[in-house]
Amino acid sequence: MNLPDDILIVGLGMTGVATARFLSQMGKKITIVDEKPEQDLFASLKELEDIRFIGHFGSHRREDFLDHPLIIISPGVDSELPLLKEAREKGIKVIGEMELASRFIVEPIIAITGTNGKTTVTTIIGEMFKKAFGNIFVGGNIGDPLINYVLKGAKARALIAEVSSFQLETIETFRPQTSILLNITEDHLDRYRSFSDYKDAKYRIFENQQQEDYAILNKNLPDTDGIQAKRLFFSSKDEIKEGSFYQDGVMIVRLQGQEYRYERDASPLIGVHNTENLLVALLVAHIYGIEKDCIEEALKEFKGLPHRIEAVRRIDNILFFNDSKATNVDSTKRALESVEGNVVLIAGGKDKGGSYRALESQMKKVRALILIGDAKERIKAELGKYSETHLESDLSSAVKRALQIAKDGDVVLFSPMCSSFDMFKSYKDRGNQFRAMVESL
Ligand code: UMA
Repeated sequence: MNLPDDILIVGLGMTGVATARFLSQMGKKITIVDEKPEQDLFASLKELEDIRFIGHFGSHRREDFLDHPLIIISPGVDSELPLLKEAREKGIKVIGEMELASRFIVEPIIAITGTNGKTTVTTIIGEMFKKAFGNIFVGGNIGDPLINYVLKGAKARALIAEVSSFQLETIETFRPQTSILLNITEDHLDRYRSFSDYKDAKYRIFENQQQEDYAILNKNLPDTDGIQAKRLFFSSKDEIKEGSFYQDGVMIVRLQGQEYRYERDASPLIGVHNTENLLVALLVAHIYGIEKDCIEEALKEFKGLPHRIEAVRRIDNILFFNDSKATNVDSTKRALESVEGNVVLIAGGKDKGGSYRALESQMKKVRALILIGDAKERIKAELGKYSETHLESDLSSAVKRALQIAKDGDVVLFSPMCSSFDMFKSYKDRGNQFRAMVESL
């Protein structure tokens, strides 16, 4: 791809840093802007100590956005920002880092999107591929921007990329050889005008695929007609002719006249949502011809990721689970479906504008609701009538309250349904703090 000599990068988080290093290696003149003040960008700036760039920090200035022929934005930057719209109207190209990276990647990309389960599926597929082929890059939204792969000049057998709707907003030519859409439920309504806009962004994962590519979709999903790639489905409920499904304790893959069977118990992961995650990974593994031995080994070894329905500690027969990664209501619903017994649910955080009512069907399991953060009043208004409800000022008092309320055999589940940025640096920081609080009880 021919890049102009003068490029603006918007956002100096992990993506901005990686993009700047790549463009610097290509000898480009780089300007970086970030709405955060310089003192809050200390860590990123330290990583760029050895490269030359112009930086404008603190707030976005109109002249920066209109002064460069190409703008590369980070996923956290809304592609509909008025300044970006104005730039586009002036003929300036605006793309995201994933689009930029994909233009330099010739190896097959397996891209995974969906509201929930992306990171788990990306990781399991990565483990299976590593066992089979050794040299694999696992990255994207999971925490290693694809541009880092290009920067290193690596040559992997394939790239396994977790892809968010934010990253898909700014693609143009991004064409995965295999695109996976796990599920879509309400999320990020603080960024999108409507659920339909969010859904449209997700479906863009298929938009550049051709007939020889694969599109893997949850059988439940609507509107799959416009997809060019070969469509394969997965389902935890229905039998599937070409794809993968679950039946009577067995996960079955059907592909090109062959059938492959795996005991559900072969994996320690619990819950129907994980059955779906595993079905996808098995299907992808067979598309790429991975041997059963490698697949079975990966199934057995993968014990789940931290902060996802992670058992922390048992105190007097009360089991504490850290599910800090649950940043939307569907994720919490899945957690409630997966744990056994009555639940004291600790939830709340930064409100993303969606409804919490999707949890109503699971509220009979909830002995008490303990709420924290910006969203606590809204959650109380929507779900408070279904169980005893307590509002707490912080996570530490919520944890102590949960221990007082929980009875023998109960589960205390920290599954916030919200993002973490009201009180924590990230969901990981939030989960680590929860774990430490439970350990110190
Ligand atoms: N910024 C601006 N102007 C704006 C908005 C943001 O200057 O209008 C600046 C912020 O001040 C900040 C920088 O942009 O300094 C941050 O950019 P970023 O939020 O894109 O952060 P990165 O560190 O680059 O991380 C991003 C993804 N973040 C988001 O999508 C919000 C990471 O996903 C991803 O791992 C990383 O790129 C590598 O690809 C995180 C995430 O929360 C885990 N993703 C969402 C999710 O999974 O639900 C989509």
